[in-house]
Amino acid sequence: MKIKGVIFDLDGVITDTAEYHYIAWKDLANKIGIDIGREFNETLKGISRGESLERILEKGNKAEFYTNEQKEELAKYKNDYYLTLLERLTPNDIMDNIEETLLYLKENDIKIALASASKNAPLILEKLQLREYFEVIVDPASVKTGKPSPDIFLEGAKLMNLNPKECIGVEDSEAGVIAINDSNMLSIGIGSEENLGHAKIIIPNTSRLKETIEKIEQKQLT
Ligand code: B16
Ligand code: MG
Repeated sequence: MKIKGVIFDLDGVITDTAEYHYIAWKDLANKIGIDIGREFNETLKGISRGESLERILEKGNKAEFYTNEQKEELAKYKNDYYLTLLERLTPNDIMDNIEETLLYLKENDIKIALASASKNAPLILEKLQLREYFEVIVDPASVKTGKPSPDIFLEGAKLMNLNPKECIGVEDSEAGVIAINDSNMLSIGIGSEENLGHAKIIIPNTSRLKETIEKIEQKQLT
């Protein structure tokens, strides 16, 4: 396959902020008497802040106990805690093989975009000192529907002036892999077969991402 663009998810792919989201949501859930575990957390990955809160409240059968204003306060409480966790983020927190992959893509004139549901994405890229690699950062507020809708990936391809069929999407969430598949891009899932079984290619972590992309180019993998 001739690859012209790669569209990355952020949390859980470029850096392990997926873990920080979990810590902050768990703290908020405890505060309001709802217990969430790692399995439930999988269903929040790639899902916007507001929708994640709704899912947590529904899990605790508490959705109707809060007004919209109170829900905004809860979401702000979670995000404020999450932002304190982000303070410690440095380039040392870039996942294995990610910078090598970005360099490889740049050297081979393959365009790079970010399709993250996170409103904190630009701040995180700055902290990791990776901003310069990205030709496009899709603003999640600019698309109508979040993951698993393909909108954010389609917008990424559009902003790079590429056909989705010329692009690869890289994701760690079930919702994100569905979004990539529905956008007609080739999906690379980072994680377990159990959670990401529908990804076209699955690798357990990012340590062999560059090699995986090279193999796709050499048609050893499709
Ligand atoms: P924020 P991704 C997503 O980022 C996370 O997976 C998800 O857990 C989070 O709720 C969402 O961003 C919104 O993030 O609260 O920072 O705006 O995986 O799409 O990069
Ligand atoms: Mg993610």
